[in-house]
Amino acid sequence: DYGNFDWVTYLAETNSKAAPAKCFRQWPDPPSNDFKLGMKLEAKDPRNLDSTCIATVVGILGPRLRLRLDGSDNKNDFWRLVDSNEIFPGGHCKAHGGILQPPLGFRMNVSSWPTFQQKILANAYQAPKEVFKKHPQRPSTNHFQVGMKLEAVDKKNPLLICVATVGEVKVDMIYVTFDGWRGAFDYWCRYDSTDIFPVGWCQKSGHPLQPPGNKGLYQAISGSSRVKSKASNSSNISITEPVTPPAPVVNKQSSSMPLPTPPTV
Ligand code: MLY
Repeated sequence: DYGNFDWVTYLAETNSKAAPAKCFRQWPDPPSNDFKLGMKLEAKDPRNLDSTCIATVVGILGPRLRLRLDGSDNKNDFWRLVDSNEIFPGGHCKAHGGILQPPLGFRMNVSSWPTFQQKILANAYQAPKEVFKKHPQRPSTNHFQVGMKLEAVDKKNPLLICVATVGEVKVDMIYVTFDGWRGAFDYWCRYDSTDIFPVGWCQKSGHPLQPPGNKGLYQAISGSSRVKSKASNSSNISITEPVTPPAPVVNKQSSSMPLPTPPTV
């Protein structure tokens, strides 16, 4: 059922609402992906945002690109939307007074970078300007509310976009929780993050959607312990009421059982 998760039924079963489109920094219609495998482009190094590097498209999924920095290994691939503001056509860096940098973890001696660079750019299959889509504008404020459903990138498995719920809202931040998982994958992000999408985005864009896990029941309740951990900038938040858990969908368990240790993978 990987390909045919039904949001309408799920929203009804969980008695929940989809976060409306105005919440998201995404185009109303997902952009088309006109990149091809093997195309080269320029990308900010995710591990060193000050550098712009040469990247190659090594995977395509809906409007997303799997990118590998030239001269890096194949263990640090990352994903970008075709309308990302962190990818550029060849020549962009130079035209803006910059110099292309070797990626963090460049496999060779840095002294060989200029020659290496010349070589890969000589025969490069450059992504044409037209395939880069305009970056959407951010909503003026955070419209998210606790309990709203969305689709969100699993940052630990960034290939995956998954069924998710807003667990907390705090000024410009939201806490993304993954339905049916115990919390190991949950994270805080800004409301205008481009790693989050409205319900239906995957289906519209031809991207696979990861359905809820089967760990059921607890993902919203465990929010109180999460708030005390990372990303909360205040140390003395007190939680007076737990978030109402969504109706269980699968694997019902006794609600008196203590929380098991969440798996990491
Ligand atoms: N590491 C797990 C994948 C977990 C995905 C969790 N997301 C969907 C919240 C595995 O390899 O099965």
